[in-house]
Amino acid sequence: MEKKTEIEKKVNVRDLTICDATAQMLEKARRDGVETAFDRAINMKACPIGADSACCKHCAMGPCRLNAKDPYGKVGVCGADIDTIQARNFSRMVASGAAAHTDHGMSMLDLFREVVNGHITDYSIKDPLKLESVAQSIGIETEGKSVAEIAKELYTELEKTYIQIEGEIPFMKRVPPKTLETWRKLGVVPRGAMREIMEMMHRTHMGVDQHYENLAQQFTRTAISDGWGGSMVATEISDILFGTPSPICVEVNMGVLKENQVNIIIHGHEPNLFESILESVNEPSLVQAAKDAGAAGINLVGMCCSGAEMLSRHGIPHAGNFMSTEAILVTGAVDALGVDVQCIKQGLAKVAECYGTPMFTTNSRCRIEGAVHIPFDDHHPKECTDEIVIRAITRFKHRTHPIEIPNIVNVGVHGFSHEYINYMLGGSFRGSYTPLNENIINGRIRGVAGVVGCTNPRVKQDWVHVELVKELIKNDILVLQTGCSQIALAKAGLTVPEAAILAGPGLREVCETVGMPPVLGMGSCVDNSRILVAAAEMVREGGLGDSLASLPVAGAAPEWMSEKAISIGQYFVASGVYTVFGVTFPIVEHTKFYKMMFEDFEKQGLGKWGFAVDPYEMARMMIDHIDKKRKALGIDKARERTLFDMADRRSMEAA
Ligand code: SF4
Ligand code: MSK
Repeated sequence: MEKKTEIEKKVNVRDLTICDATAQMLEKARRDGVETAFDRAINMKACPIGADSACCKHCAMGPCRLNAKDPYGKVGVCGADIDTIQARNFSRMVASGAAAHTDHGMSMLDLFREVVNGHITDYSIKDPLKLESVAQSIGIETEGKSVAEIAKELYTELEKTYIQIEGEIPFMKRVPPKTLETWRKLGVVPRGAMREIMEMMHRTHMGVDQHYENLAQQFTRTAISDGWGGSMVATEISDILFGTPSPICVEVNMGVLKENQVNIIIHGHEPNLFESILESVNEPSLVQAAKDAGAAGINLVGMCCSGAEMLSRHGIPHAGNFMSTEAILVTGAVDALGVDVQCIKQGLAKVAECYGTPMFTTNSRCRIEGAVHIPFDDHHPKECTDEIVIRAITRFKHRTHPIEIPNIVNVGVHGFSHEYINYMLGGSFRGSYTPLNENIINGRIRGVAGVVGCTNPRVKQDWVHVELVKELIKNDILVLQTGCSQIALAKAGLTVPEAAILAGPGLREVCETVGMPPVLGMGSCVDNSRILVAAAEMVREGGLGDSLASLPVAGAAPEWMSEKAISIGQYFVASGVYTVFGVTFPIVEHTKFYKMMFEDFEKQGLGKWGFAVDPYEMARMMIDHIDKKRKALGIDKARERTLFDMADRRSMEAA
């Protein structure tokens, strides 16, 4: 048998990623004998039965494995058929993903409550205008009330998003009436996220819900409680407490590390840790301590989604997305890695150990063997973050590992909140989505696509994101982005206004008039709720139909990996969006469940799922769908899809 390292050596790192910095570090890791998730993905063949979602281990009469090639040829010991098994598995992915976003949102709301009650003083309300507008959007009267009074009322209302047991969650008031009517008819309006997730878990227990359509109703309701509930609360409260993003020029890629400075990376999803460490690194006594240790300063850098959030909100440099988190430790230049929750690979602890980088967990929900735990408490946050900085300075002083930092930095513009898009397009006196809708109606902009989600070592890192987005903008489709996808495009240089040169003539004209990039970064994966609010604004503005499902829009998560992505996909589908996933999809073709997901949802007035691995095929599917919606709206001018030829691709690569 070939040794594992021999197999790895045969795979060129250039086939694993298009990120030059990550490739350089993967080469170094191989020289250093250090393993990363890329290597483990090569050595771990994905289970084909699991990939098809054709297995069930919900009870001890199993696990039961069905055959995807003959899906109706066999049932589980209890009699569960392929549709039940797939639907239950999918339901649990939605429940887990929704729980992750919702628990994050609830943490933000806990913080908000303690700030409002005066029990926490290290944070405050930074954006009272946003506070007022969120309150008004759910029917709270703000006239003549103080900031504190509005905040208290808002807290009481938003708490219902989680704990309400009957009725409709507050942000249903933001949903266009026609869409809400469809949801009410289908029985998918969430009561409260805790209730929906709990019921979802109950219904997927052995011997409870065994009709795939009934399970789909509940996983749709659960997903909506995430997108229009837990996630939306997380974004809105974070804006109120820490400020609403507006465009800012930021550096991205591993070259943001500085050899002569104390480098601290924060990776995860919750902004409170990052906001606090931002204070700590500017603390004069700690800056002096770093200088006393021989450093030129303290360099705070973000990764993954809390990085994307801080990049959008404060212009903090970003070092890379999910599949670069191990690779960056290989630089030897990271003096501390602080993490909170979600997308934190356990493998980070081992790589950190190999390069003498102290790794710190901070959240009681996420402990990792081998990492030091320093508890983070919103009531005295700097106790944790000052300690991380102190330990980073100590590591800097005693650096023993050789340092190699890829000399690559990309500059881009990020921080397009839906409020800013409103202002940018309409101007400060007539801020509105009218110009966007007009440009869609007149055909300069063919439609809007949300391209979001993770990176995954089962496909070449960043490649599917970048190729898909290039294809979309070339066809006059404005692209909105969040999460790790946004970082992929930033590294590819598409988040600058000059990238409009790669867009089709209509989109290019709009971008050049406004001075905006054709690719608008909106924040972290929880900030996908910003895209929902923008879509609701487009409907409200008029001229593009009366429901979210009538808009010429589409979504994609081309390199997804997490259960959160599945929940996001399902809430976009529920919101009327055609949503295409790449890599793999946990479902068996030629089954009733497949037909419901890929065809029948749309007939009910929702969106539908799509799947493609190839980015050009993915783009074709999304563009065809957008054209179908344009035709239904009567705004379809004869226009051909622009296909890239090799000359186009070469000119783009040169750009
Ligand atoms: Fe098998 Fe049914 Fe038990 Fe699932 S619930 S493991 S299909 S017996
Ligand atoms: S971090 S969920 S890899 S976007 Fe939000 Fe990135 Fe996906 Fe995690």
